[in-house]
Amino acid sequence: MMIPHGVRMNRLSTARLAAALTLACSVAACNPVQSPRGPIPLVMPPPLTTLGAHRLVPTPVSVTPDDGAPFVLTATTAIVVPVGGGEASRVGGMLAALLRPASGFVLPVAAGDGAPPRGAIVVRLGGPASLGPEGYELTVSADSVRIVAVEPAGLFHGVQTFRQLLPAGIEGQHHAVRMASAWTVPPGRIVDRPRFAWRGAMLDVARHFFTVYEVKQYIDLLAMYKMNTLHLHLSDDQGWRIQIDSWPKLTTVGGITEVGGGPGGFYTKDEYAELVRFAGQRFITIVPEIDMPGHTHAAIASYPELGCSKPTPATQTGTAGSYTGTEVGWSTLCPDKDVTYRFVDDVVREISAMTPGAYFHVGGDEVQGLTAEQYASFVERTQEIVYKYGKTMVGWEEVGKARLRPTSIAQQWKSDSALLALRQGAKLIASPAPKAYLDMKYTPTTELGLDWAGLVELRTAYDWDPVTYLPGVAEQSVIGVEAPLWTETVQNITAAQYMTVPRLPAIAEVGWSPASERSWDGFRARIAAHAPRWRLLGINFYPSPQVDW
Ligand code: IFG
Repeated sequence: MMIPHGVRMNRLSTARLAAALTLACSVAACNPVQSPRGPIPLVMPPPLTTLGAHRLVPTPVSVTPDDGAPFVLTATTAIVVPVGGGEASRVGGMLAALLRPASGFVLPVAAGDGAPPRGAIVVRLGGPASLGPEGYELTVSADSVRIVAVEPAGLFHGVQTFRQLLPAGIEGQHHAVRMASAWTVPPGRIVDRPRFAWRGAMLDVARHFFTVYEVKQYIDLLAMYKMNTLHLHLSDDQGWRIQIDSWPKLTTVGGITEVGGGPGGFYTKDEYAELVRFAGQRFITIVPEIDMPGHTHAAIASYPELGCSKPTPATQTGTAGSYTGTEVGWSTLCPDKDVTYRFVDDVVREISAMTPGAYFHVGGDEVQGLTAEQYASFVERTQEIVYKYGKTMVGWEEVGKARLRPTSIAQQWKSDSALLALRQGAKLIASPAPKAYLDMKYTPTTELGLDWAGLVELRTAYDWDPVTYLPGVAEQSVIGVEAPLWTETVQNITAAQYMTVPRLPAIAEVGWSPASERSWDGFRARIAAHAPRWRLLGINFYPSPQVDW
């Protein structure tokens, strides 16, 4: 949607601005969102007048408003980055790229370590060690903005906060929303850092395949909310989604379909590398998951020798199609064959070689076809392979039934085996299905999603604590939170966004903000101000009736 150039929005009142946007909002991005209480028009909230009234998500550790005039982004604003290039300089460039389209300003990025020019936005490494690797300090005054952090990741998070403090119209990246003099940010200081180190989302690209372009849109959503981990569920009964040179049929046979019989797909190594690069630019770590020994029919359909049952003529040629239904728990690699561990070794080796992140997720969930001893033995042998290739093992909580190395991590989902892992000294990723599973329906009438873990409306996804959710868990035993999106019923990015937004920002706040700063009433008021941003960004979302959008 292009706002007619004649409509210069200098000091437009909100009403006239809304009228102008309504006038020009002829495309989907601005069409009123249908909510149970009728259409929600796209109205831009007025610029913030005090930092204390911020609508930041996740809410920061500390916000100190100042008196005085606001900072104004203008045609002469420059972005000052450290001399010598590097990551901090790149973050300054990403800030400029975020602000240029809607403001129409040049926003030059200049290297300089001295006193910055008046009106500059300064992005600089420094600040107290107490900020940690992801924290930042954001100081706003009438004649300057300073984003300071110990590490570049912290600068990037400071940029996301600054972005949210500007009027929502700044997200009009595709709509050239011209608001010449409305780009104000009230003065004050924010000091912020995350509570948990692992703040993630999981995208199941096995049940339904998601293109590189779609995954990048998902990554941008995570970056907006300071999440730093994307767990890709790359294999399951219905599909194998990553090229493995030493076992080519995994994709040529195992990658060619999906739930419902669609065309499926897979990432070539180059495409996986592109996702790793794109995520890394946003300080997001890709965690690959090859689910084993269960959820492995696509691999066994490709190489029947990996299964225990006698191959039938149909499977001997490896042409048996992958499974396109949604039953779980019935498949398993054969734990008593050497070929199985040659397979595991090759797969872990090839994927680890192209994964800069520290983690390899081995799955381990829902295995009905093995004895407890067979399962434990498989997990222990697989664990050794993962560490041999320099990665730390992550597994769904059932891996706690095997002997774990103390650095291995268990991902809580049903919560009935999580304590087994904890008792071995493993850390926990909190993703309890009744709170964090984004494929759960919001309400009984939600068309997409499942409901085996219960209904998860926005407040359910927000109002919980990863440490107190289970009894007897210590704060330092929880490495963080993750919101899994299983895609049995979710076929594309638009549907994924509907199931993800606004619950993912809720989980992002659970993972980032101090428990003392969190409240449902506070969150529901703040998240309401994000809808215009999502609309301008073309992000589909569920307009929960629990929020006054
Ligand atoms: N449980 C299965 C997933 C998926 C999910 C759907 C885990 C760890 C139910 N395993 O969640 O494969 O089918 O909600």
